[in-house]
Amino acid sequence: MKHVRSQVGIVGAGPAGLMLGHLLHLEGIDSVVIERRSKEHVTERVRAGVLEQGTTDLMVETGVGERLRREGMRHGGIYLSFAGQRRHIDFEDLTGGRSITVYGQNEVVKDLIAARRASGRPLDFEAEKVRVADFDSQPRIVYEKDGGEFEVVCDFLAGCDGSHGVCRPAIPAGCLRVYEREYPFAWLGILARAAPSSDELVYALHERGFALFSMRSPLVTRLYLQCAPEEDLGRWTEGRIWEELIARLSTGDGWRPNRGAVIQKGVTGMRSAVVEPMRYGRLFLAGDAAHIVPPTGAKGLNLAVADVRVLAGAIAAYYRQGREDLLDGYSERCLGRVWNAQRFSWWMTTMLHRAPDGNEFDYRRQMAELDYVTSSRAAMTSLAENYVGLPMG
Ligand code: RFL
Ligand code: PHB
Repeated sequence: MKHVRSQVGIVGAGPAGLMLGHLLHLEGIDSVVIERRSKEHVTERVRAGVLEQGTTDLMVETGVGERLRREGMRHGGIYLSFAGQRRHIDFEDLTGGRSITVYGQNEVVKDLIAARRASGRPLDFEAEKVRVADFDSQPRIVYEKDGGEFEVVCDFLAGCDGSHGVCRPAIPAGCLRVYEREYPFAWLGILARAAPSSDELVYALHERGFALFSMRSPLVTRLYLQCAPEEDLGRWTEGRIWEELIARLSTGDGWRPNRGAVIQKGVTGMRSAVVEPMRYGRLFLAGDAAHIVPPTGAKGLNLAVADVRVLAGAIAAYYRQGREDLLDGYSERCLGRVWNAQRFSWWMTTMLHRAPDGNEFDYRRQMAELDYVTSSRAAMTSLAENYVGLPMG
């Protein structure tokens, strides 16, 4: 077995693990990042697209925002669509100039991998049989690669391995509390080779269900439809997908999404979950490993980045000043933001989706809520400040 020593062992090369490695590197702290998938898989999978102002600022301030600044699409607001109308929420006006940036999560990951390579610090893809142990003393990651066995011994372990990782399940049962909620619907998402016909996102409640218009570039549109959690993708031909998208998204002012070839499609389940505390001994959980939000609030990637920003600061204070108080406060500090994001994501989700067991009363109430949220300045401000992201603190 080959042994490696590092200050921090990071499991998972998603946004959480890669950003943590990057922030630690800037503090002069060494880390090893271990990922079970290939580099191609990690950089090609289609996921989130909305970066909060604070996430964009962090990328720019830490030197990984150059392409984001060039290619990211800055949006000063969103539209909410219901009853055949599209109503605008002006984030910049409501939040004193804050905005969001649309830039694919896979692009964020590519930029962070490039920074990692430039730093010369280790990042190992295609690791097999990854295991973690000894959180009370000297934590270890053990894995196999190319027929060899490897062990990373470290001071701290960061479980950044998403919702299906190995770190959280390695914590003894009874030492964590898990709060969960499932939703009775899912999203069918597509990427289409079509120029976006709106320069901002459109979230729509229609009597046939929710739909979302988003984008990835001036030539690629990203769209989602509410569907059943067990939806059979095979039954969704291109023709049927477009018919449904156009029915749900078109508004009385003549607006509708442009059609184009479907270049990717998939179904995403919707779940809310929080693990408390986000720490066990010297193992710290971050990002989706610790919490899942339904995608309607566009918060998952941003929460992952906010967690590791706090964690990197706490680890740096430990090495620089011998302080343990920030490590001790990590979980509580993150959970405040996490629960607010849960509240916001749940609210956006329930306002905009049709529950299968809901009735006409619920639908009318939802439309009344959308009417209020798009006409009261106080309500619009609340939506806007949560969507662009509360200050990182
Ligand atoms: P990730 O990105 O899942 O990364 C975890 C990494 O760990 C690896 N891994 C392991 N590595 C080694 N050993 C093991 N045993 C391992 N097990 C797992 C995995 O291969 C992976 O590379 O988690 P991270 O870094 O916490 O980042 C979280 C975000 O990915 C997630 O919250 C967002 O994608 C959620 N999300 C959205 N978030 C937003 O902020 N804005 C959005 O607009 C948004 N839209 C979305 C979304 C997620 C979606 N899907 C598909 C779940 C839209 C969709 C459709
Ligand atoms: C996306 O562009 O993928 C996207 C945008 C907004 C969301 C979720 C996903 O709320």
